[in-house]
Amino acid sequence: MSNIQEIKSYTLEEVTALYNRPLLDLVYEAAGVHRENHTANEMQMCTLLSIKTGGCTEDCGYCSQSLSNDAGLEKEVLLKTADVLEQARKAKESGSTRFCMGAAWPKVLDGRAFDRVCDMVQGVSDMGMEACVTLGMLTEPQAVKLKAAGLTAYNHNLDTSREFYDKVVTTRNYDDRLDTLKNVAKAGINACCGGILGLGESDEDRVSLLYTLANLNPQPESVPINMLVPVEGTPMAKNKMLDIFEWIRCIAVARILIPKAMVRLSAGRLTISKEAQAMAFMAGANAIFTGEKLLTTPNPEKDADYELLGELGIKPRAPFKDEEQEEAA
Ligand code: SAM
Ligand code: DTB
Ligand code: SF4
Repeated sequence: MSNIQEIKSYTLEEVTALYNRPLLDLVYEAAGVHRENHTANEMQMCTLLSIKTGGCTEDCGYCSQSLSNDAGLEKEVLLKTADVLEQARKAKESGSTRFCMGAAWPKVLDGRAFDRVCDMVQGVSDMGMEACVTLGMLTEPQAVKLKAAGLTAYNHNLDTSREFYDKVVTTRNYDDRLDTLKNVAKAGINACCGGILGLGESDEDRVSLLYTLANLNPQPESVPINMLVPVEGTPMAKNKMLDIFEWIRCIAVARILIPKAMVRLSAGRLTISKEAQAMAFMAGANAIFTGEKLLTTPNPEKDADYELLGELGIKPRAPFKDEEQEEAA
């Protein structure tokens, strides 16, 4: 059973030097690493669902769901299992192989709501889809319960650098995040762990985030790269969009440093051109969220995504592909 620790196999100097290489050299190298470790021209299609929206007591500056922000969201109770499984079935029908459920909870509390989430995980897993949840902080026994229900991965992002973290959220700290990642690893669950770009962080902060992600042991199975979706009513509503080449640079560095991971283009694709997305795929991104909504904000329509993949000759990836390959070996 794995026990996540930060074993420094990359130095900050190495990651800084990599990050500062000419962009096209980076993309070229990342494309090679991608093709050595994954099937080229293949994309994992995933669907997100907010199973419990709004009313969160954390004060994340980017988030529409925080009680500290005024994004005008209606607070909702936890969805019913049958309704969630109906959405999962629809997602599967439309080609998604991974279903990710998010709750606006600061942390998991034991009780009926958590039991219901375990039932949802079980149901999604029984459908033959990969099941992922993101529920905030988690203890080891809770992680064990989710594992028993069939969870594939737990999403828990570091979001930014340790140095910049308190400019983004003050109600928890970086070590709280790392503790949950340790509990997830101890239960033998894959971590889906990445960050958000465009929060107002510096190049050094992006390097520091990538350095921490790459030194997690085990490395994350999936690295979501979110571009900030500026939400009216949050302190980051007026943030300037990050230069798109910085986004591609981060994707390429993540691919090189975390070669086996699925590099997942998460929030922000709606405002990113198809040419930039194609360059991100070249730089090693191999998973996207499809469907008109992320958790609370809009996402490109499924048809637009399939059209783009079709134009590029990219095919959707089968579910549990890595595990099948391991079993066959
Ligand atoms: N409450 C849980 C937590 O924070 O871990 C799970 C839900 S939270 C909404 C999941 C992730 O969505 C966050 O860690 C953050 O990376 C991303 N996210 C939230 N709002 C975003 C926004 N406006 N733009 C980009 N990414 C965002
Ligand atoms: C992740 O890193 N990005 C997804 C998923 N994990 C849960 C969430 C993106 C949320 C974007 C803002 C929203 O729709 O509320
Ligand atoms: Fe709550 Fe998660 Fe939003 Fe932070 S990101 S306010 S923890 S829902």
